[in-house]
Amino acid sequence: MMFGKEKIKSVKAEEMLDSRGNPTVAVILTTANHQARAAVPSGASTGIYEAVELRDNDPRRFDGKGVKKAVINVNDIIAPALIGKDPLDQSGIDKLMLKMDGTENKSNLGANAILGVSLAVARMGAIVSQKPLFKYLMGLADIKTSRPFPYLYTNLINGGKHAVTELAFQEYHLVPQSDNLEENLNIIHKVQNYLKKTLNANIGDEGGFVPNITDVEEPLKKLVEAADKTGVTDKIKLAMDVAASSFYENGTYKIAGQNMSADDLLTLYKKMAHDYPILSIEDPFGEEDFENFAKLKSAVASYIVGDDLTVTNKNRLQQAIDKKSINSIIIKPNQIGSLTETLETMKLARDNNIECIVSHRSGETNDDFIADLAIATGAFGIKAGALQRGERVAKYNRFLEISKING
Ligand code: 2PG
Ligand code: MG
Repeated sequence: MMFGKEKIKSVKAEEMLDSRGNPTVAVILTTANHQARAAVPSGASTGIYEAVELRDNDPRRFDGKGVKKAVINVNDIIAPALIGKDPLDQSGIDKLMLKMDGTENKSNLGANAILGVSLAVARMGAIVSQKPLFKYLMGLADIKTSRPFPYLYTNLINGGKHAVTELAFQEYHLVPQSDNLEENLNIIHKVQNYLKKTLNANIGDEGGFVPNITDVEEPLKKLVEAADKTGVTDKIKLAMDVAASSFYENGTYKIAGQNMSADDLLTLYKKMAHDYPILSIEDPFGEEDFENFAKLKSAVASYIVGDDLTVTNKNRLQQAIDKKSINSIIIKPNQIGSLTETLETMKLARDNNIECIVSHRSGETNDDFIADLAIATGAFGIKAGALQRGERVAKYNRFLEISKING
């Protein structure tokens, strides 16, 4: 690899707040002439196989959610090892951090500590290369692209762990189908405004509405009605993130006060896929259930997406490939904890014709790294929430910026 002249001069982490007001890690990295910054997001419906997000568990601060330990790990352990290193050596730096951590799941230094540094290094790499971040990221991995611009999965109705209602399914997305970014945003804007007027509901963690609905099919009806009334029916599809692990207990799925079996759910999804224009269904079953994912994939035309199942982890993805469980995967850098591993998982997915949907977390900051990542890798889709709440809108605004750079 070509080494640059600029070397890392300092790496400093600090606590900042995410969109739920919980502390998270921000990292500021400098060279002699430049400064780069990155912030780490945080999930609510986290998969049990995700890399470890280090929390202080000190009840006196932020209900135990402080991240001072992770901050100290960056400042006292990672930073000294990185001084003098070349920020263009992304994989060398990431591998060094993995080695220093020494665990499978990053429980030692914390995935939040490692990822913060990893993303800040990439930003610095882009700055010293004098390239926009997405162009710089293109050079870091050889990933088979799916689309010039990802499908916008806009989560307009929030349930599950992102809402205070009893709606079991977590996310109901509108996915506009135009190839034009502005037209897609315009479609979302129309539908969102219609729902705003008709649902009279609060806003959930990802900017979508939180209507008082318990029937899991009802939000699909609301979206179809909204699309119809705003005249965009033939320009949209729908998608769901069921996040089924969050209501799975002792062998049954608890939905609207009822106990459902995996077979019951399978039947329900088949009906939904038949009755609605459903582009994809994410985490339709629990995070261990590779078999039922596979059954559903062969039964419907919708994409079947792994998230808690695969947790952006190459080994979990390989299992899903072997068992033919999915044809699409959610990509969240903080599930695995470094940019290099994120890109490796994306490459494995694309080499097996699995579509990548880059995703935010329900706890976000204004950091818009994922927008550049989705463009750089030619991802199939991106989940960035609704066109409400600043930390969600930040990602769409970055797309607008990129579309101008790209011309
Ligand atoms: C998901 C995510 C993002 P969370 O399940 O896909 O939408 O939610 O960040 O809470 O895990
Ligand atoms: Mg999910």
